[in-house]
Amino acid sequence: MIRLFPVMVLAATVAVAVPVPASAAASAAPLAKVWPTPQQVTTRPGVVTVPRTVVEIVGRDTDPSALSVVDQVLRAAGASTIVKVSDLESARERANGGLVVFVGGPTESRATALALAALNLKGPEGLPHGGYVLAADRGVIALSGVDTAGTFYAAHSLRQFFASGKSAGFSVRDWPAAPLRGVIEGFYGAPWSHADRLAQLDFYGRTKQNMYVYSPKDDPYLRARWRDQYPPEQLALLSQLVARATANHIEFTYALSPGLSVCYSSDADKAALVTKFQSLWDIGVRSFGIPLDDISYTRWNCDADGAKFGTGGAAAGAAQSFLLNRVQQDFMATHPGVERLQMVPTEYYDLADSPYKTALRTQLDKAVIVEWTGVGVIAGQITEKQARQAKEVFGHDILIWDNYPVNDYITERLLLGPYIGREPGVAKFLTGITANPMVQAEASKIAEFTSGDFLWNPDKYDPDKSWLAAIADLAGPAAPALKVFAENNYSSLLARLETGKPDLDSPVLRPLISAFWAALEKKNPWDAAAKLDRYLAEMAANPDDLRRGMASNPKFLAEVGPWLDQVGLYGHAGRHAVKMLLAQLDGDGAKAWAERGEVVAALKKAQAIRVDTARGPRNPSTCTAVCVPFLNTALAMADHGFGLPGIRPQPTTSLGTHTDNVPERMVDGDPETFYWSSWYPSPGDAIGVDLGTARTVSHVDITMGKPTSPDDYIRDGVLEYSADGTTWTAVKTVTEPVLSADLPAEAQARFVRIRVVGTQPFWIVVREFTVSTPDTPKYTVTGTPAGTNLAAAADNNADSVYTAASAPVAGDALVVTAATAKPLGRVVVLAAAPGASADVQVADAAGEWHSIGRLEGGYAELPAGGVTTDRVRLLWTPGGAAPKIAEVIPVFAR
Ligand code: 14T
Repeated sequence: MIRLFPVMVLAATVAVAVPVPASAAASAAPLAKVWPTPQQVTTRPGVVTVPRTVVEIVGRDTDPSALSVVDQVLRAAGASTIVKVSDLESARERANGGLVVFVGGPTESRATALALAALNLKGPEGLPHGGYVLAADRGVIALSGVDTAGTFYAAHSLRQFFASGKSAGFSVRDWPAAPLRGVIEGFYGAPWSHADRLAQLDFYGRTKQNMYVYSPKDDPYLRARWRDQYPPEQLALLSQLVARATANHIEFTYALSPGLSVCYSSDADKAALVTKFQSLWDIGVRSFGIPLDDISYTRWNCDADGAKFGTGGAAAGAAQSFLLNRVQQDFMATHPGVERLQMVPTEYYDLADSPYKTALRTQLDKAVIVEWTGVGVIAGQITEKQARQAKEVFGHDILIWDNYPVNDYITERLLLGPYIGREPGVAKFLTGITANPMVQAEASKIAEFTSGDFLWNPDKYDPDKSWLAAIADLAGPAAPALKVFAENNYSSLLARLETGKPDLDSPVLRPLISAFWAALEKKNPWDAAAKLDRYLAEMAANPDDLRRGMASNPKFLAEVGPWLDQVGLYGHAGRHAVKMLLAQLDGDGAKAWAERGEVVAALKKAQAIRVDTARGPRNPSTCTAVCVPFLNTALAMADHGFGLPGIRPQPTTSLGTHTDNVPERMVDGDPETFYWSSWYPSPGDAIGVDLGTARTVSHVDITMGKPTSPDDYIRDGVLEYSADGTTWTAVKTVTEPVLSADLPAEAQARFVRIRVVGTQPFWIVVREFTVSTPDTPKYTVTGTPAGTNLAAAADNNADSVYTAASAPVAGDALVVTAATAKPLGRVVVLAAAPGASADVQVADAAGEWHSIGRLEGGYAELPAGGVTTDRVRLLWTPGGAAPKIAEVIPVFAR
C-alpha cells in the first residue's frame, strides 16, 4: 500500500514523457555493449533520450563518485540543467514530464526502490558486493547498488549505454563473480610514476576493478629500507593515491616486504612493521599485505630465529606465521574497518605440499589471505582444480597474483594480447585475482581491461571480443591502428583454454604470409601479394597513424615508441620484400636488386633500435617469430634468384650482447665487425647459426677474437650440428680462435654451433660464422682499386660489400677466380651503389679477356654464352665514383 502513491506519481511522470519520434521507437536501436560483460540485460520498449533539464533524486548517502559519473553522462547526452532533489514529490514538481534519474541503492536513497517497483524490477538486495540494478525506461533512469560501489558500477554501465547520447530502454541486474579484482604493481624495474598510478586508479574504477596492491619491487621503503618511515613528501603522494583509490571504490593495499632483513622472532621488528602500517593507516590505507616472495628462507637474518625456529622449510613457515600472526593480533585486530591481511608465501608458484606449506597451513591465522601465482611463476593456464588444490595445500583463502602482462623477465617485449588460459571457476571459487602488469602502465591497460572483464563475468568471457573492446576503450577512434600494433605485440606464455597452446604473434599477418608463399609456389602470387601488401601498408603507416590517432595519450606513445617504430619498419621492409620477389618473378632483376636494398636497410634499422630497460639495452621484439623469418626467407629466395646459394644463416646465442655488438654481426660477411658477448660463458652456453631449414652442410668457418681482444674466444668448446635442434653431432673440439672444419658427407644441419664445455674468464668475440653447402662456390677475389673487404665481392653474401677507396684509374680491374673452369651461363653483378661503370669480361682458355657487356648502374645481368672459364673481371672505366660491389656472381651452367 505504501508504494501505491509514488507508483502513481511515477506512472504520471512516465505518461507525459518526452515524445519519442516514431521512427526511433520503431527501430528499437540495439543496446550498446557494456564492459565488463553484465550478468543480465533485458531490453525494454522505447527509447530514452536526455532532455535539456533533468531531475535527479539523490539521497543524503548517495555515492558522490557515482553521482559525478551520472552527471557527466547526462551532460554529455545533452542535459544542461540537472536539478537535484531528495524526494519524489519535489521531483514530480520539477520534472514536468521530463527525465527523472534516481541515484542510489537501498543504503543511499530511499526513492530508488519506488522507481524499480514501478518498473516491476527487483532491488539489488542480496547481490554480492558491487552488485547493482540499473534501469532506463521512458522518463526514468534508476541506479541502485547493493552498496555504494554497486551504484558506482551502475553509473559506469549507464555511461556505456548512453555513449551515443540516447539508448533503447533496458534493465540490468549485475554483479561481479570474483570479490577481489585488480592489479598488483609488483614487478621489478622502474616503478610507475605518480601520474601513471592516478590514471590507473581511474581506469580500474571505470572497468569495475576494486583492488590495487602497491608493491613495486624498486620502492626502497617497501623492501631494502622497509623499517624506515616515508619522508613527508612521499607520504603526501601516497595519500593522494589512497584518496583516488577510495573515490574509485578501490581497496588500496599497502604491501610491505620485510623479508630481505627481517628477524621474525624480534619484538622490535614486529613493532617496526606495525609502526610502518600505522603511518599508512593514518593517511587512509585500510588494506595491508606482507609479501615474502623472492627471498631466501634457508638463511636467517638473525641468530635468534635459528634458535627459536630451527632450520628448513618448516622452520621458515613457522617463523613467517609467528610474525604475521602477531601483526594480525597487534594491528588488524586493533583496527576496526581494516581489510584482511594478505601475504605472499616464499613458495608461491606450485602446489606440491612441503614442510613450509604445512607450517603455513597449520600455523598461520586463517584470516590471512595467501597469494599464489598458479603453477609456474608465469602460469600458462590456471584450472579450477588447481585453484581448489591451492586452497587445500595452503589451507587459506587464495588470491591469485597473476604474472600477466608483466614483462620484467622479457623486457624486449610488450604483452598486448588478451588475458587467456584461466578457467571460469578460478574467478568464482577464489577470493580473486590481481594481475601483475608491465613497466609500461598505459600499455598494460589492454590486458588489464580483459582480466577485469574475466573476473567480473568469467562464464561469458570471450577474450577476443574483450580484447577489441579494450583496444576501443584505450584508443577511441584510433582503435584500428592500435589493433594493428597490438596484433604485432601479441604472444605470451599464456595458453588458450581451448587449445592449451600459447597464442602466436601477428595473428593477422601470419596467415597472409603463408598464403603468399603458397601462391608464389604456384607462380601466381598477385592476389595474395595484394592482400599481404594491404596489411603491411597498415604496419608501415602504424607509427604515423597511432601517433596522430592517440596524440591525446602521450604517455602511451612514449612507452611504446621503440616498438612502434619497429612495427613500422617491418611493414616497410615487408612491402619491399613483396615487390622484390614479384619483380624477380617478372624477370626484372634490376628492380629486384633495388628492392632488396630497401628490405635490408629497413631490417637493419629495425634491428638497430634500442630501448633502455631494467635488464640493460634491448632491441624490441615485435611481430615476434614472423617478420624477421619472413624477411630472411624472402631475401634468401631473391638471392637464389640472383644466382647465389640463397642461404641466410641467422645468429643464435645463449649469451647477452656487449653494447651494440649484436649477434647479426657474426653473419654479416664483414670481418671487421663482430658479435661480443656481455659476459664470460659457462659450460652449456652456445653460439652459432640457424639456417631456417635442415640442409646439407659441408663446411664451417669461424673466426673469433680481435686484435684488441685477442683472448676473447672459446678456448674449450665443441663444434656441433643438428637437423632438429635436439639431437647434436659433434664435429671437433674448439681450442683456437680460427676454425675451419669439414662436416661429414651429407651432414644434414639446420643448426651449427660451438657449445662451451669448460669455464673461462674471457668474454667471446665472433667476427664471422660461415657455413657452406656442397654447392657454395669458392672464389678468390683480386684487383684494384684498393679498398676494404675485397673478398666481399664474391663471398656468396650479397649484404657484405667491397668498397674501393678511390675512383678507378685506367687498368684497374676486379678479378673473380673460381676453383675450376666450367661453362659459364651468365654473370650477375650487384653493385651496392651506382656510379662506377665497367666492362664485364670473361677469360677464355688461352687467358684472353672477352667483353660480355657493361655494368652501368647498380645491376647487370649478362649472358656469357656457355664459354668455359674460371674467371670474370670488371675492367673499370676510369673516373666516376669509387666502386662498391656487393657481389659478382658467375652463374655456371650445370
Ligand atoms: F611474488 C610473486 F608472486 C611473484 O610473482 N614475484 C615476482 C614478481 O615480482 C615478478 O614480477 C614476477 C615476474 O618476473 O616473478 C616473480 O619474480 C621472480 C620469479 C622467478 F621465478 C624472480 C626471479 C625468479 F627466478
